[in-house]
Amino acid sequence: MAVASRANSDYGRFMDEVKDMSLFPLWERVGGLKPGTACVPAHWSYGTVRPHLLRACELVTKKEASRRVLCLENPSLRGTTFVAPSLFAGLQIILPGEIAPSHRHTPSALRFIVEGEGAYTAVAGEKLPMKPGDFVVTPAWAWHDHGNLGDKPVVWLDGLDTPFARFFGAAFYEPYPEDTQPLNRPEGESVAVYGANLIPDEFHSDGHSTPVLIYTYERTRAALDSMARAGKSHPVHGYRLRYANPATGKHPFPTMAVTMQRLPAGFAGQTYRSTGSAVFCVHKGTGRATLGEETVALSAHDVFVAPPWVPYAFAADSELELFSYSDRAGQEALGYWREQVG
Ligand code: GTQ
Repeated sequence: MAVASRANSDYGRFMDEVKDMSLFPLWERVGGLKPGTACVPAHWSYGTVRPHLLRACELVTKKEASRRVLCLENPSLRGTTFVAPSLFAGLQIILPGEIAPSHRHTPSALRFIVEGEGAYTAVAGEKLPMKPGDFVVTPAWAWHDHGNLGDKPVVWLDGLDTPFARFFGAAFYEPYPEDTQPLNRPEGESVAVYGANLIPDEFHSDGHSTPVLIYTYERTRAALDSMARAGKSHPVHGYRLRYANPATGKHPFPTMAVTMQRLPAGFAGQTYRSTGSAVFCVHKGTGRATLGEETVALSAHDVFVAPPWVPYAFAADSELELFSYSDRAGQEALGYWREQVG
């Protein structure tokens, strides 16, 4: 029908006139609805990124940079700083004695500690000492600042849902009037009060972010050990645990789901895809990830991204542990989430 009418000069005039009125005929739209995006898989080997993080330390002071972060920008999203359509990922380095001044923003943020001890993040008045493998929560609009009290550089992965906030036109930012915020909650409080299978009787969750501000690797490892002893490995994901908001049983952020998985040496996983964008960071071990058509070698602290609806599979040479965050929480809330094995 439409093809025949295009030959008609009335139809041509109609098209020109409606376009001038900011109207577009739906029947002329190309593309239509199909899963996936133009976002491509990408992999950053820690061995090649690390020297550039150290170079950045010589070239820019923390004061100049506020946060010394190399954004892992997807090659399909040049100019955005984003790793996937819905997610930000960056590697942040902080030298002994430095602080990253306090601020807050509407995007939710997480840290996954990659290298070094002695650094802390202060979130919502609580100081959170961080060790490799720990996952730290920064809820939307919570004040946060970082410092390194150790004697070596500390590197962590920053994961944020910035594209969500930008998409909705709700990306607010505010600096704190001083470098650091007052610490008005005792160290360890969020874990002691909310992270012990007990919730204060009067606590009312806003249903958004978890009240537990740090999930230490020590506890994650113990849980993975127990899961592995129980022996129920998933054919795609191996032994995989989802970090839970203890007040709701759901995800730690309104937008982002966060997991840690262990793939035993010799594991060869089935192929899988989902509508989620997922960023992975190798906590330890070696192996391979097949992302779409390409297979990449994995070693400690590498970061890679699996875009929506692109098939992927894992193989472990030595025992491999992968931390990951994805936009699954947001997609589930909106009724979009789908996954497929094989
Ligand atoms: O450390 O607070 O990579 O606010 C991007 C935005 C890190 C941070 C990022 C941020 C931070």
